[in-house]
Amino acid sequence: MSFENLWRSKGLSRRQLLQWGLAGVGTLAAAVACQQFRRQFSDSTIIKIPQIPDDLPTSGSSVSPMTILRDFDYGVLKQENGRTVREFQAVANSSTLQLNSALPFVSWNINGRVPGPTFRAKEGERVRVIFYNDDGHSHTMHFHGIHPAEADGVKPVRHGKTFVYEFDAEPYGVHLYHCHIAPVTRHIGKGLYGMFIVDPPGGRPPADELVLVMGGYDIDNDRQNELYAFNGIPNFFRDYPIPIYQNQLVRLYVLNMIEFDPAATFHIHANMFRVYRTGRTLTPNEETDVITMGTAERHILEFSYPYPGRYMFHPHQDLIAEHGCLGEFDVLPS
Ligand SMILES: [Cu+2]
Repeated sequence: MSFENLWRSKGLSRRQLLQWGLAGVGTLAAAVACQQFRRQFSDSTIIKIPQIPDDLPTSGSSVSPMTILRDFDYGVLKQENGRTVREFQAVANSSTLQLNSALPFVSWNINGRVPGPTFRAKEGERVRVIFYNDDGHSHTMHFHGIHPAEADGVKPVRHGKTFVYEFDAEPYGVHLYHCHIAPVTRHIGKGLYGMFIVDPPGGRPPADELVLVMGGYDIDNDRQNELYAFNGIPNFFRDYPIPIYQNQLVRLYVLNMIEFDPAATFHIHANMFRVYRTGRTLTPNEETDVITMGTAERHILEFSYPYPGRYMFHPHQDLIAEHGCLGEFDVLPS
C-alpha cells in the first residue's frame, strides 16, 4: 500500500466511525463496522486517473503544467529520535520560460519550475527543507503556517549558500511558500513560489487531486501584469484541457499568487463546488461557483461533473482570463 493510500484508508475508517456514531463504542463493533465500510468503499471509490500524453510541451519548465497538476513532493521520510521527519530538497535558480511562441521570460524558481514543487506533509511531522541558492540573486523560502522565527524565511540566502528550514507541519491545511526578498512583488512575479499542503492526521476521502496555482507576469516592469497563467504557462490548459472523469470526486487545491492585482476570483463552468477555506476544515464552509481570493489566499474546492464534455475554468475578472489564466476540464464518460 502506498503512503498516500495508507493515509487515506486511515482517514476513511475514522471518518466512517464518526459518521456511524461508533467513536468511543466497543472496539469489536467498531472493527466490524470498519471492515464492512472498507469493503463497500473500496469497491465504489477506486480513483481513476486519466491517461496524460507524455509529450506535452514544458515551455522551458522542468515539467509541463499538466505534470505540476498531479505532482506531489512527499520528500524523503526519516525516523529521528522517534519522530517522523520529512526532508525536502529545494534549489533556487533562473531559467527561461517560453510564455508564448514570441515571449521568452527569465524566471526565478525552485527546482526549475513555476510554481515550485508542491511539498506535502502530514500534520505533526517534522519538516526539513534543505534550500540551496544556485541563483545569482539572494532568495529565501518563507513558508505560511505556524513555525519559529528562525524558520520564517526572511533572512537573505546568498548565491551559493545553503539554509535549512525546519519546523513542525502545522496546522493542517493548504499553505504556500514564496521568496521574501524585497521587492517581494518582483521575486514572486518572477516565479519563486509554490504550494505546501499539510494533510490532516486522518487524511481526506479519496479523490482525483489537482493543484492549480494562479500567477501573473509583469513583462515590462511597470508593476502591472501583462500575462497570467495556471501552473506557470499562459493558456496551457486552454490548449491542453485537463482530463477528469465524470461523476468522480475532484479535489482542487487552488492558490492565488498573482501580485499587483488586489484579488482574483476562480470560477468553474456548469457546476458548483464545495469550499474548504484554506483547507482548514474537514467539512465544507459553503457551496458556490465563484470564489474571491486575495494574493496568497488558497482553498480546497471539491466537485464532480455529472455530464461529460468540456467546461472552462478561469478567474471571473475576464481581463485576467483573457490574458492567459484560462483552462478547460475535459470530462470523460465514466
Ligand atoms: Cu527571491
